[in-house]
Formats: sequence, structure tokens, C-alpha cells
Amino acid sequence: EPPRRGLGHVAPRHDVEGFVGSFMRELNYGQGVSLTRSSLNDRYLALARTVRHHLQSRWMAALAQQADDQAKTVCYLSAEFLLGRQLDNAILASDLDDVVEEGLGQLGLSLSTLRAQEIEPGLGNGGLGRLAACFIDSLATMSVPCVGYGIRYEYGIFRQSFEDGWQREDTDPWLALGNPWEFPHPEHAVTVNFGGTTEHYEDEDGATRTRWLPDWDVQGVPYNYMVPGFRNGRVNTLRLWSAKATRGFNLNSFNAGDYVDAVRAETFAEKISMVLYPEDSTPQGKELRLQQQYFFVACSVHNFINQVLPSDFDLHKLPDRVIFQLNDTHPVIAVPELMRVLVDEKGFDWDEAWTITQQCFAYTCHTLLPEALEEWSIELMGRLLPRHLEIIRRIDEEFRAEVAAAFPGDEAMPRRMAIVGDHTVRMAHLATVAGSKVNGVAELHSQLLRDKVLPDFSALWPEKFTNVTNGVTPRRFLRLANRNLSSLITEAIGPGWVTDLDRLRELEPFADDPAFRERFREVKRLNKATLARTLQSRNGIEMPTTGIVDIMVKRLHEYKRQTLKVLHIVSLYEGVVSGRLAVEDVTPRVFAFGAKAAPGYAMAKQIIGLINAVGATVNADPRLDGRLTVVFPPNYDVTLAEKLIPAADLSEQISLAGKEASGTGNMKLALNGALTIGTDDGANIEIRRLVGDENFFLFGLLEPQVEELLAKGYDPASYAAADPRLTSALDLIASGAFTGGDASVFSGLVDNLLHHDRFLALADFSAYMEAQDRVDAAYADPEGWTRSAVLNVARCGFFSSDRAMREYIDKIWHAQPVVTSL
Ligand code: 26Y
Repeated sequence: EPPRRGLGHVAPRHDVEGFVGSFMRELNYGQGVSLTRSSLNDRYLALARTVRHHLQSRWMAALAQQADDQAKTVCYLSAEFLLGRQLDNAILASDLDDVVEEGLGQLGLSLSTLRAQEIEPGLGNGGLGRLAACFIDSLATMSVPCVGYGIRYEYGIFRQSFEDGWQREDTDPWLALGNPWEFPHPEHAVTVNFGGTTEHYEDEDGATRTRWLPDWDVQGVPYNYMVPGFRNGRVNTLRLWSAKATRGFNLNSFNAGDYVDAVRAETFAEKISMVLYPEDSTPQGKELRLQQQYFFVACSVHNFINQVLPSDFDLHKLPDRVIFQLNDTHPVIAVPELMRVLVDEKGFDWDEAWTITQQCFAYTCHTLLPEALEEWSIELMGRLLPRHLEIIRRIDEEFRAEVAAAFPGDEAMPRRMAIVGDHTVRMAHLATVAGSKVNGVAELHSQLLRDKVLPDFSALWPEKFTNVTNGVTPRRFLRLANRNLSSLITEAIGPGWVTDLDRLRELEPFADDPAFRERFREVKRLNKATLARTLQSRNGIEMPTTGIVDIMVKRLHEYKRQTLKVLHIVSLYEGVVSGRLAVEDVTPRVFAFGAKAAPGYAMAKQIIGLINAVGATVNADPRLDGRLTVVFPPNYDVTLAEKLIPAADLSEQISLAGKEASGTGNMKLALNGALTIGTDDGANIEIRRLVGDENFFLFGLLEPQVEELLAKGYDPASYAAADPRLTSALDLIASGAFTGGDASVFSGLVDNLLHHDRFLALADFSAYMEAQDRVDAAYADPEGWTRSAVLNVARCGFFSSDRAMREYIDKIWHAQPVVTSL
């Protein structure tokens, strides 16, 4: 390929010789070491930089073009982006697989050793953060202009380890060995204000206006990440903000003579982007978290308006050029921020600014748990963001007047719907009032959002509410994570599925082809062997590679019901030990768990302790003849997910109906040929509809039945009494059988199940056991099982995040793809 100097940059050579030269230059002159003296980390960094050149040249072209064309940009505002490792995705996107493999081979280096050196950016908790990463991947692949905006946390999600089976958290210093994937731009730092007061003044035209007199500030330094499309020449940007003390801030203290104070000020400012909050369902109302939210949102709005848009841009036309998508309520403070910018800084009338603002935002809700809806105390909001509180109050007043007019005589209505409550600001209400659209993340979730979470709002504005069922990127979660299956699929139907996942449908006839099925089983065997090797080298865990690989990977939460899974295992164990079950009749299974608990969530940590205690006992008991094995590798993350998911036979999606907004692990597992055992919840419902009842193990109460049972009064102990297997399992745990005879360790957990059981695990136990019997029966017929597994793959194309992005574009954003000239 000739150099393209006309674009102001030189494209790197896309061949082995060019790669080797570039790699050696990076090693020698970037890292400053010879090949012989280089460390593994030197080599990884040199490789990463060599690969990134190929994306950078596309990136520059994309950025140059973005400035020229008038396309609408999707600004995806998210406090979390759970990216996973970058190297393989960059190699795949730039079609360098063969070149890299061959080039490294010539140097006597191995790609697999080098890729293991990368520490993944864990800048998210779970589903919501990973969804954001999938979405920006899809938008780049579809050539839709998008900037992802978030926070460059110095420490991502904590590293989990187990001490005697109990979770321990350590910090995640993911930046310690250098990060070749980011580009800091301190020259584009943005100042963000906090605190102080507001005052009114008269402008030149005699109009009364307001200004904010803040009393402290920090700087946001942008770090840009490349988001490459799949071999389409498009590279979008993810812009993560890092907090730095402002120079003025330091100088004032320094001049006052207090050097130590000045340094303290610096750490105070820089604390803002220091650490990701590890809670994913119960907001703590912590001041630092509100600081984080305003910090990244203020930087992002400023960056888009003043640095991305042309300087002469007429902001009346803002809705033609941008949509700010709110990933849950975490960035909702962007709404009063845009109002403040338009009214206080750009001189717009209130009404005019509000009309524009409403068109520029849309809101995605990811929860159904009432305790997960964010509210901020009015006192805190007023102290930290006094001008924003004023703006929110005015939005609220006008909104309540609108409600009163729409529902005359109903006085309770405006009070229930208010944005500002007695003591708190309700962020979900603010997002719903401000957003042009509000969406849930799976059909059932969107329906419950309308009917249960925000019923008054959906009565007022029925057309505002919509659904977009989540999706996952087929590049990372099928093409990269499961190369064996990818090759088999491509051999059968060609490579087009990678960017057009509906084409997996063409696999359907292969489900009836015995030779194909045998090859499919061979893929699973290989993936299980790879997983076993990974667990051995990562944690010294011994994993059998025969039998059902039964996987439950997700955050630890009572509503997700890891306890139900444990009760199944304990019941099988108890059955064998008591003689109720003949060991020969137990289908061999490996139960694999991956789960982090929020550090302050005591019950979740108890459940982790229980899984490990049960695992230790079951794995060591010779009476089971090695038929049941529990593996719980610590620190489940995207990298481990990419190993676990391709090896799975069975996917556990067993949340209480009506609680899991969507789930996305369920999609990844089905797409990789696991059969689902699941409740009628979240996206499980859509998976089952698509793959067919006969290829899905459904069990448990339906959402309306849950409501009914709770309404008439739920007594978990009566369910325990009604099923002797459940009685025995609970008794065995309570007896101390898994804790060396100490009955006290899990007594709280068992009591909670027997007397509270908020998420109805006991009510669903019998149905779950019966469904697991169906699983065993199905697995006894390998041909039938494989047929179902192939059909799961063939029928899950719908769950591509490309499809999800198309729906957001059509229903919510009205954005257009842009053709990048290659
Ligand atoms: C406010 C704070 C404590 C908070 C922080 C993180 C609250 C929630 C979260 C994260 C929530 C989350 O990950 N939700 C999940 O989003 C997925 C993507 O839509 C869904 O598939 C999944 O069902 C939902 O639990």
C-alpha cells in the first residue's frame, strides 16, 4: 500500500516485513531495549503500539471527516465502559491476524504469551458497563459517528480473591505497567466547577440572568481510546476523563504559604476519578459519586459543544447534530448542565433552551429494583451544584404544572411524579421528563417499566416509552472468544455472519447433519480443554473435561439467585450421601461460578462463602466418584468470560421473574451453543421464543404469579416443608456439614431463606429441580442435545448489538451511518 501523504499521515505497511520492522522499531526506540534484553511487558507494549498504528491511521481519517460532514453524532454517556482486553480486538479489526502471527513467529515470539500480558481495563461493574462497550463496538462497525464519554478510573473494579472461601478485595492498578491504548490530551483539559452560590444580575438588555459563583474547581483531562469498526476503515473515539488539580487551585494555597495544603488540594481534586464504585444495585448517596457524575458529564457536554462542533455552530440546531444517550440515571445531571450552558453561558431563553435540551437527550433504564433508582439529597445537590439545583427546581415546577393541567383534580399525581421530592431529587424522574425517549432493555422489562416503575409517566406520555432489547457484539463474544466455533460456522455458511448475525439462520439445516454435529461437539471438547488449562494455570484449579459444563456467571445478587443453584448442588450431594440417589444415576457435571459481590453487600458475601464451602466439601468427597465438581475461579472479568462462555453446555439464567432487566450473559452463552435453563424473565423470554421451547429449559413462577404470591403473603418455610429434598438440603447447610461442623457460619443465610426469602428461591426450588432432571435426560441423548445447541446458535442472531444499535438509530436517535473514505 503506498503512503497516503495527501491525508496528512502515512499508512503503515500491511505485510509481514513491514510489521517486523515496525515492531522492532517500537521495541528498540519506543521501549529502548533490544529484543534479547526485552521483558515480556516490553514486547507486549511494542506489539500493542505496532498494531495500534494500523488503527490510528484510520482514526485520523475518521476524525478529519467528522469535522467536515454534518452527521448527527451519538454521544453515549456512561459512568462505566467494561472494555475487556484491547489487543486481539485491534488485530481482528485491522485484519492483521496472519501478519502478526507470522511476524512474531519470525522473531521467535508467540502471540498467545504476549496477549496474556495485557491487563484488561475493568472500568465497569457488569452488564451495564459491558453493554456500553458492545454498543460502541457496533456503532463503529456500522460507521455511525459516536463518541463514548466516561471516566478514566485510576482503579477499576476490585480484584477478587478468596481467603478460606471468603471474598477479599484488592485494588486494580490496571495502569501500572503502562497503557498503550490511550492518548492523553492535556491541552484539551476542561475546567469543572463545584460548590459556591448563585447570583442574579442584569444583562445589557436589562434581562435578569443568573450566574454561578463556584468555590472550587478541577480539570478534566481527556484520554482518547480508539474504537475500531470491524474491517470497515472506521475508528470512533471513546473519551475518558481524568481529574487533575487546576493550577489556580494549587497556586492560591501555595501563595498563602501552606505548601502541604496545596498538595492536599491536589489529591482532593484527583480523588474524583480515582476509583470505580463497586456497587451495582444499591446507590449509597455518596458525595464523591455525585462529583464523579457531574465531573464527566460537564467535561463531555463542554467537549462536544466547544471542541467537537465547529466554532461557528448555531446551537439552535444542536438536536440535528447530537443525541446524548443516558446510560441509566448516572449521567442525568447532564440535563441541567446543558440547560445551564445554554441559558447562563450562551444567553438562550429558558423555553428555547428547554425545547432544545429535551430533543438532545434519551434515557435507558436498566433496572426494576426500587432500591436501584438513584436519588440525591437536596442538601447535597444544593451544596455541590447550587445552580443545577435551581434549574432542576424550575424544570420540576413547570412539569408539575403540566401534570396538574393534564390530570385536573388529581392532587396526588403531581406529588407522585415530582422530580424534587421531600428530601431528594429523583434522577429517574428527571431523566424521564427530559428525555425524548425512555427505553427498557428487554420486552418484559420495558413493559414493567411502563406498568410498574413509571406508570404515571407512561399514562402522560405513552409515545415516549419504547423497548430496545439488549445485544452483544459478535466480534468479541463469538469471533474472538470462540475461534473454533467461528471457523466451523464460517466453513459452513461463509464469513458474512460477523457483521450480519441474522445469517446464522443458515446454520439451521446443519443441525440435522450428523457430521456437522460431531464437529460441533469436537469444538466444545476443545473449548473445555482450553478452559481447563486456563483454570489450572490461572488458579491451580482442577477441572474435569467430561460431563455437563454448567455455568452461572454474573454479579452476585440475591435476585439472581445463586443460592438456588447452590441448593441444587447440595441436594444432589445430600441425595448421594444419604443413599436417596445412586451415584451411578448422577449425571457428571462441572458447576462453574463467576461472581463478584459488592464489598458492602454482606448477604452476597455470605453466598460466596457458601458456594466455596459447598464446593470444597463436594469436590473432596470420594462418595461422589468425581461426578460433581464445583469450580469458582476468583475475579470473574471479561477476559475469563471469554474462556468460560465457549466451554458451556448449560447456561444458568435463574433470576426471579420480573427482576432481571435483560441479562446479556444469557445471550453470549446461547450464541456459543449453550442451552439455557431459565425463568420467564428479562431477555430469557425472547431467547426462548427464538430458539424454541424444545431447546430451552423453562421453569419457575411467572411474573404475575410472583406478584400474586407476594400479595397473598409468602411463607418460604411452607415450601421447605413441602419438599423433603429442600428440607434436607437446608438442614445439611444449617448443620455445619460444609463448615467443619460449625453450624453458626451460615445460620443467618438459612434463616433468611426460611423466613424472608425476598426473591422466592424456595418457591421455585421444586420446579428448578424438575427442570434439572429434564436437562439430565436431554444430555443423555448427545445427538439431540447437539441439535438443540446448534439451533441455539443458528437462532440467536437477533442478539447482536448491531441489531440493537439499528433499533436505537431508528426509534430513538435518527442518526445516519457515514461513509468513511478508505
Ligand atoms: C447507582 C449505582 C449503585 C449503580 C451502578 C451500577 C446502579 C446500577 C449499576 C449497574 C446496573 C447493571 O449492570 N444493570 C444490568 O444492565 C444490563 C444491561 O442492560 C442488564 O442486562 C441487566 O439485567 C441489568 O441488571
